[in-house]
Amino acid sequence: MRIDIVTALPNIVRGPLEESIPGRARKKNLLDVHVHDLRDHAFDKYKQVDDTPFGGGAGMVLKPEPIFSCIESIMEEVGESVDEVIFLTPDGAVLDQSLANELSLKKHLVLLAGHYKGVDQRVRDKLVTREVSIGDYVLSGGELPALVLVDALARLIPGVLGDASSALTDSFQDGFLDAPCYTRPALFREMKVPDVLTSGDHRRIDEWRDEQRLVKTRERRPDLLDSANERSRTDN
Ligand code: 6GU
Repeated sequence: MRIDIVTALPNIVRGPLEESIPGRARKKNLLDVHVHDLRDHAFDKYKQVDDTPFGGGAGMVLKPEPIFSCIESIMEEVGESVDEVIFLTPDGAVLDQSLANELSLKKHLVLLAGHYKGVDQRVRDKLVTREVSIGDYVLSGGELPALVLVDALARLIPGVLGDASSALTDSFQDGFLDAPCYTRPALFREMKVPDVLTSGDHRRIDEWRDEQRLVKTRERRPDLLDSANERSRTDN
């Protein structure tokens, strides 16, 4: 999978992409991430990538020319193989596991992180194929959301996670939250790990985990159970 990130603040995204699962995916050549600095596509001598909004109002708007130039140069390089140009914005569709699963099947994504107040509407009308938000709260720009999306996708690429089954057992992948987990020592400051987990009885361990997942989901996210029920009803 290839992901191109287009941003006016490339330093925000560079470091995190070296680490953890996205870093591992890149080192294994399973994920190819390119970061593009919009300033390299600024055309005036001040390298301006944003400007004040027509009609007035607070904040700055990303100018169209550097974004068109940057994304068109990506498309020229790869020969039209771009599947989606995704604009990260709080007015987009809220990212959830099913959207991450769907996007993880694509070969080439361009992520546009708008900073400042927003981006010129002509970019959204002509270049952007999809708009994604990471939740109902306001962030200063799309850079952190772009990283969130890359992380969610990287862990779904076959071969990235060590244990082939571990992405499938994530919370949300089947609509339930995860069971509690423990590691050594079995007794720590008078807090004991549940006996079942040290019993070696894998049938009982699986039953215990399923039960815990259900209890925790009912307690914290009953909305997930409703949609799981909805799904199993419509599947049948
Ligand atoms: Cl994608 N961008 C910004 N600026 N804020 C957000 C967001 C995106 N998703 C949630 N909040």
